[in-house]
Amino acid sequence: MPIIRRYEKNPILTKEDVPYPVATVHNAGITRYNDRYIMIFRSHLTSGRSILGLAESDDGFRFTVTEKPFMTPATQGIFQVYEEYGIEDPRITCIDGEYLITYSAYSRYGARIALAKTRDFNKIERFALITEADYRNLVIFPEKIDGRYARLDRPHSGITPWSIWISYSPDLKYWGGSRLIMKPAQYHWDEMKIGPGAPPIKTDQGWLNIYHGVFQTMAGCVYRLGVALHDLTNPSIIRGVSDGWILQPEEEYEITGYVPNVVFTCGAVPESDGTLKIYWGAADTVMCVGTADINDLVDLCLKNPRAAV
Ligand code: BMA
Repeated sequence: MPIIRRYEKNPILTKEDVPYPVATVHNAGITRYNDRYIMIFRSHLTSGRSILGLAESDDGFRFTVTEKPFMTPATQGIFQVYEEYGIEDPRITCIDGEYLITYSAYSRYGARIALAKTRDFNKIERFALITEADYRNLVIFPEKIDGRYARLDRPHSGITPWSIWISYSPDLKYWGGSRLIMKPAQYHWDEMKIGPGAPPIKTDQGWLNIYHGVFQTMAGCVYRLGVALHDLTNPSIIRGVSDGWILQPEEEYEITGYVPNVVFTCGAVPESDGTLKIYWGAADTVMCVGTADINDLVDLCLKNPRAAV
């Protein structure tokens, strides 16, 4: 049995489900809100730039998209400057009834991460730009750790390309204590790039970090998903990283599309029965969901792990 069981009616959301014109529906953040599932998804416009839409569901499988986009690039202030080329790949974390939405802000100055807050998915406050350029894939832990907010992200530099770092903040605005905690593994399925995917999921054994890994082939890059387990009280310590991937592009809708051979996650929802619903964008074109047992994911990290750095 595969570790992630694909929902039989995948894809669960496509551009045909969106009541305004878009070219794709993918890379969605997901959360529970008032016993419903809220998905904030990325769509390319025909300009090639991206906006964010919102879809709701009772069961986590069948989603309905709202009439209007959820967020489009800002039209004033500092956010306008840095969102000029579009907004991408949202992640959602709930802390104390407040939903934190992190997303990539693209502009002529590069890609950096912005943080917006909402309590009702109606009124949205753009709070701060929380990285400089050349950062992507920022996820915030759903609890403070030792009194501070914690995040994983993925800066890029020539010496340590596309690795995962951890940082802390007293107020969500100013971040520090940064250190590299996980690198791509040489001659391995995730040897070119890695990046945090879903905001970390708390388990008895540690924080599960479902991440993406990239391998370059003669026919282009392949994006797959893997899993790592971070220590509960000190998440800069990685207890184990699964040696094998947990999901790779295999279905038609993952192999062909706007960007072929991509599965890319921005969110997962733990359920009370010990399963996890994992959501992924397929081929940068449609949204999919699958289910895994949380204990199986933890076991993969602890048995036969690969080195983290
Ligand atoms: C990454 C990001 C993702 C995208 C992926 C595959 O660099 O742009 O948003 O899903 O490439 O194209």
